[in-house]
Amino acid sequence: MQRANDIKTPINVGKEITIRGWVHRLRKQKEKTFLLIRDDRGGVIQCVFPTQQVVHLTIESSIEVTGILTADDRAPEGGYEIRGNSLKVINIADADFPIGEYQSAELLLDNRHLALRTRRMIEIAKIRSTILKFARLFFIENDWMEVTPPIIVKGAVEGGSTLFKLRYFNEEAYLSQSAQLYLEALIFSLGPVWSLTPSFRAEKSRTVRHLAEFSHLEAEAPLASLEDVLRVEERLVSYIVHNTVRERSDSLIFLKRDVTSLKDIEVPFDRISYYEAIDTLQSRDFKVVDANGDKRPIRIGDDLNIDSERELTKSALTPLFVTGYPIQIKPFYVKEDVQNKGIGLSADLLAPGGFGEIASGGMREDDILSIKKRMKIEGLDPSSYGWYIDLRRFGSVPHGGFGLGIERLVRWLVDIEDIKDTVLFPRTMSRIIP
Ligand code: AMO
Repeated sequence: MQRANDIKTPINVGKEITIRGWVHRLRKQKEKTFLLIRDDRGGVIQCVFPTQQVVHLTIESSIEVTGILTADDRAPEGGYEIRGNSLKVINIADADFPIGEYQSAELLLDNRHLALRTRRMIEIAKIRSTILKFARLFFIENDWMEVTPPIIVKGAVEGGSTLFKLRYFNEEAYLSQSAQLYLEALIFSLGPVWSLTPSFRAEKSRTVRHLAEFSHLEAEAPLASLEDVLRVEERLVSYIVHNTVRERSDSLIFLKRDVTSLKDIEVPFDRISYYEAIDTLQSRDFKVVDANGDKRPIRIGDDLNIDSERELTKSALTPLFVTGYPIQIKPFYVKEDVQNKGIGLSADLLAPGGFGEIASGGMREDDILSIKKRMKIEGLDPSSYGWYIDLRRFGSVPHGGFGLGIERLVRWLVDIEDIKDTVLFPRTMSRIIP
């Protein structure tokens, strides 16, 4: 069975064509009815029938149409249309399909199972799939091994406040926040490894860049330095961006994404230290909201958040690494820089154009005493992390890695404000259906 975009070529003009799909738009006139048929990959083609032959059709009815392909400049979507001869109905849709041309964001989210048939969502889904394809290809080409870590776990990685608890037979367990600790266990026998798993965060805040479930691409390598980790991260991001922009140019044009700046992205990405970032923000009189809800100037020791990252990257054209955060604002596993006490050997990768953090990573604390000390400071019980600590007992090596949020990458690459639109079935504090 052919698809709309394969049909629309000069060689097919005058030939009999058959296409199966769904009625995407329907314009009934007295004599003629114009159908826009959508195939199963979101391609569309106009089809014209005498009105009395299609009076019973409704939006989203599934049909098979046979007719002669003609070239007509007036036809939308490329100037070709099918002059319909025969029509087979597969299913007549109820007449109350809830999604029309202009709908509120809430209605689209409530009906996401149907909104995925809108062309915007179809093109975003295609780009997302291409991003995943090139991520996988990058790791295959560079000889990293794909692994499948568990999703049901016993320990927190990214802090207790965003853990989803679940009952696991007779004990308590959690949905994984990050596969990192498991990837760390694998580098001793499998070398550089990577995984793509759902990660879960019980995010209480409603922001345009947080989901409760997201696709997490994570990588970890033994005997690596921070510079090695950042190099892999930037090469991966640049490879995905360039190949996706090339392969999905039609989708990006449809979504009106100006790709000029994406095409200019080159490695190495810019790097600034956390201290330089705070300096820049202070020079712009940037304020943060403190625990009492009062505004005050940003200062050393404040973590960067959605607003400060937006400020830092709003006029940047290429991604930016922020390195060397104070160790106390980083998780327990971040290695301290021995040359520079108090500073963590980690980096966040911020996307340009105000999008902010898309990945974070760095060196892991590989010394057994230091990691136990860091756990205690963070209020974690080292006895709950027995197996993780074992990795420091048996042949510990310097190692590092990173985690990249696929939805954050899609958000930047397509230029979408709300992260919910980068995922097929978003999960947030207020949304679990559909
Ligand atoms: P972090 O918590 O920064 O680090 O997560 C890594 C990346 O995952 C994405 N991300 C999210 N995306 C959508 N919704 C969320 N709620 C969400 N939370 C995180 C972001 C972020 O940069 N283990 C470490 C990484 C490492 O050091 O390897 C970790 O999970 O793109």
